[in-house]
Amino acid sequence: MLTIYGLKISYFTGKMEAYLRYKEIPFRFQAITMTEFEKTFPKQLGAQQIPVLQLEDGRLMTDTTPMIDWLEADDKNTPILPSHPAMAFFARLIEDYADEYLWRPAMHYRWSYWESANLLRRQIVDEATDDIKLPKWMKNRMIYRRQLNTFVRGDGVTKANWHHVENAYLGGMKILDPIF
Ligand SMILES: N[C@@H](CCC(=O)N[C@@H](CS)C(=O)NCC(=O)O)C(=O)O
Repeated sequence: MLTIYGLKISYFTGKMEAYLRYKEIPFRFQAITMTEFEKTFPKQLGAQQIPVLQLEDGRLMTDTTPMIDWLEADDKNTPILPSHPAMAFFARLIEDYADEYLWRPAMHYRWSYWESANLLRRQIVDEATDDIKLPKWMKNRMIYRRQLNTFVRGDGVTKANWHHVENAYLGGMKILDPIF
């Protein structure tokens, strides 16, 4: 059986779980703390990111798009991509748009608004830092700062372009809605 190491709150872990459920491929979900991640996975795995997929023979994989392609190559019965090459191209384009472009508004909506940030930082602290012996309030603060500084400010979102980021998302949905 496959094992997915990730976090319940992680978008990309959710993407991988959704794929495996759709394909009815049995898997085991394993939450992993930041400390365990460092200890468990070799540096050669590449980017320090979740989810990490472990095959039954112990081999490790990372990065959802190529992992899904790899699993798809094994099962031709219920492909997730349309058979028409042009349709398949657009399916991939939408996936790339969601994975790469929507990341910025997604992180912004999660971490720029206090109600959301306050809820989600606690979830990360509970799941990913359980084995770090610091007071919870301190871990909450550290995680909030990490996420905001890395994924919102670090990705160029400022007060000046805040509305642009939201409008790009909302505008994109308006255009895509009739297509979907
Ligand atoms: N392209 C990667 C992206 C994975 C990714 O960015 N995962 C996030 C969590 S949803 C992560 O691990 N970020 C690193 C961090 O928070 O340090 C994929 O499709 O798997």
